Amino acid sequence: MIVIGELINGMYKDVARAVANREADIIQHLALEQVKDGASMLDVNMGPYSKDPARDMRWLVETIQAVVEVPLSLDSTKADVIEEGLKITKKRAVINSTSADPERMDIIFGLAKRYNAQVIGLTMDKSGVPNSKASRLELAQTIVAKAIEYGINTEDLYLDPLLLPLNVAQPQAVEVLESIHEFRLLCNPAPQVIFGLSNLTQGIKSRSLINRTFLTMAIANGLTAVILDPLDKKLMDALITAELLLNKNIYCDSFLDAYRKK
Ligand code: THG
Repeated sequence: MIVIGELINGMYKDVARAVANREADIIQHLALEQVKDGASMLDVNMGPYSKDPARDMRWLVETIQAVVEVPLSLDSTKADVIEEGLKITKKRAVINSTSADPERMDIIFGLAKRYNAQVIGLTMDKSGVPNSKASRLELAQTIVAKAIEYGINTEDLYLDPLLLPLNVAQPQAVEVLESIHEFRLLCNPAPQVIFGLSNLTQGIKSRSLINRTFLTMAIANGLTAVILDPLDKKLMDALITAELLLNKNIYCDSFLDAYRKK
């Protein structure tokens, strides 16, 4: 499972403040902690408060790369902000993200080709996030077709069915679960399938329990990557255990420790 740590996000007030004041130690601590706890990549998101997102992106990427070696997921709605990051990432980056909107896809897949980056494709368009599995699948097909047109290897494409909060869109959780399996069948080689797990429980109690239960179900349905909080130990234990039960790792009494060491 590709685990992308979500904590460097300007949505968090302490992160937004650290970026504004150029407090490198706060960002570097978050980077180191997430990697120590199992993140194989880090999401980098300026959040809504940045006054100069392109400069902030450059500073964040430099600051993070000074202490960890993992690849970065450059998370922005602005293509020029993503490009600032692409210019200086040392490891192959993930562009987070394009929608199925044709103009956006042309810009993002163009950048992906130019910088040899991977791409997350959100199954939404100008009319928003669809309700049903069927409309998510239609948008996913549109994204796959465009990626192939640009000569992107479909293994480097991550399809994201977009998880919405349970308290506003409860019936959609099962639509997302079922779409995972179908996304995997869309092309050969199969695309990655990813979602932002914490979206599910924004503003909800029993957050950790719901997150880890849903993640387990999604892994069983074929999820290959996930954006989450790697500092949630019970969540990471559930992820490791789900992979064990799917026969991805060999059992031993200390399987949790063994997985963490590798
Ligand atoms: N898909 C893709 N990228 C994404 C998302 C996705 N990037 C952003 C987001 N969704 C994933 N990252 C987060 C990060 C934090 C939270 C949720 C998703 C979160 N934050 C606290 C909250 O709302 O309770 C914020 C608390 C605070 O303000 O301090 O939940 O779906 N491709």
